[in-house]
Amino acid sequence: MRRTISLRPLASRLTAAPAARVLVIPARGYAEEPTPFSGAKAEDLGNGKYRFQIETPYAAHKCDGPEQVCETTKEELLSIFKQMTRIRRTETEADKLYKQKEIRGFLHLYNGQEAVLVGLEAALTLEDHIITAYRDHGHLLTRGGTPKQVLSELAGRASGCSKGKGGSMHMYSKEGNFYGGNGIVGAQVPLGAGIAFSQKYLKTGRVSVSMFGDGAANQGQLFEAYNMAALWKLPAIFLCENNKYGMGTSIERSSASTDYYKRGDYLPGIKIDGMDALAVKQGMLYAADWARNKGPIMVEAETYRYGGHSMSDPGTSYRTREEINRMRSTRDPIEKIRYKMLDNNIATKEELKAIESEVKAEVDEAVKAALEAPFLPIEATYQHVYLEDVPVRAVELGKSYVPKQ
Ligand SMILES: Cc1ncc(C[n+]2csc(CCOP(=O)(O)OP(=O)(O)O)c2C)c(N)n1
Ligand SMILES: [Mg+2]
Repeated sequence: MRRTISLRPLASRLTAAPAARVLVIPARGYAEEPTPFSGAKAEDLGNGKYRFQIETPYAAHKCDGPEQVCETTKEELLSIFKQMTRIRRTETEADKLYKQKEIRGFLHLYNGQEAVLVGLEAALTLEDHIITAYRDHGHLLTRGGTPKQVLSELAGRASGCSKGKGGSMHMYSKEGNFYGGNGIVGAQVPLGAGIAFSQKYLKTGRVSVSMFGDGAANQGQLFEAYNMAALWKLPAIFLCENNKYGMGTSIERSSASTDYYKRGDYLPGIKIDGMDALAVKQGMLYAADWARNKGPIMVEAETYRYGGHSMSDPGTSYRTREEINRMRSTRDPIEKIRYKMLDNNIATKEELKAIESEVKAEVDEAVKAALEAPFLPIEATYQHVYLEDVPVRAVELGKSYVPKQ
């Protein structure tokens, strides 16, 4: 029997979509008409310098909060754009490799949250210290690592930053003062306070940034860390990435107060637009100055994760597709910085396209290199477990690993 399919229900559903203006930007193109990202006006200060008004007002708790403007340069804007594009592209390739079963185990992607990390890096130097949870691939990239090191690590290869032994949750760079990549929710925060203690003890003048999610924000160990950091006036920034969900639980369901920037109680706090890299930069300049001179401070960066919690979560059972599409098409951090440059004639479409092509080539090469790289030999499983190479006992005594003297 021949069946005819009526398009009417689909069409009426589409027209019944929320009134919010959703303009889909092609992946690597530019909309010719004004977009939700347009409109940020820069003041040209001469000598390649610009001053932008920060569109979303900062909120502040027990402090004045940052100025509503951010000074920048063309060079910095291009660098922010490139770094965010590099993170996004690396994550996109990781997603594909996971689906091809080249990456196994856990994989948590950072898509949507790039402005938090890249904005904070614009306010700090690599001499400052950062520690985060398991959504950590981008951090290796901003801390001097390469897409090859990230993708190799994810694919379990010896060319990975942790020799393929750590995987997604254990990116790490000693030279980059990046302390991981921590799988236990919240555990990085007391460690970050310890790093801040070492900076004070050694009088380095550097700060420690502990990044954690809204899902970690209610844990007791965080409050113990705040207390000690406050008593000792440590140069600690406690940065909550509020991406609205902890796994499948929305912030309204998990937190009696969703004002994460106030959750340090006696600690000052600021809330910043985590989808705008310049807003993050200005906020983090303020926070770093406070931490260096007065002690700990809380920062809440309001952001959004586009994908599911991890690869096993499609991410659409506890939130609507409309919500995700609206965030992508009206708040995307890469588009935001792109239009800041285009609207103010700071860079041309061609310059930005050239950066995107350069990043694509680098990441494509990294995928190839990662898949061609060797795995570690099986004996390496027993190494780097203890400080010294000690015998490791297997279930069957005869199969124990005895290091060669
Ligand atoms: C101590 C501990 N409890 C539970 C888990 C399981 N778990 C992994 S991620 C996660 C949610 C954390 O959400 P959030 O802090 O908001 O970070 P996001 O994933 O949004 O970046 C949970 C409960 C864990 N890894 N560690
Ligand atoms: Mg979260």
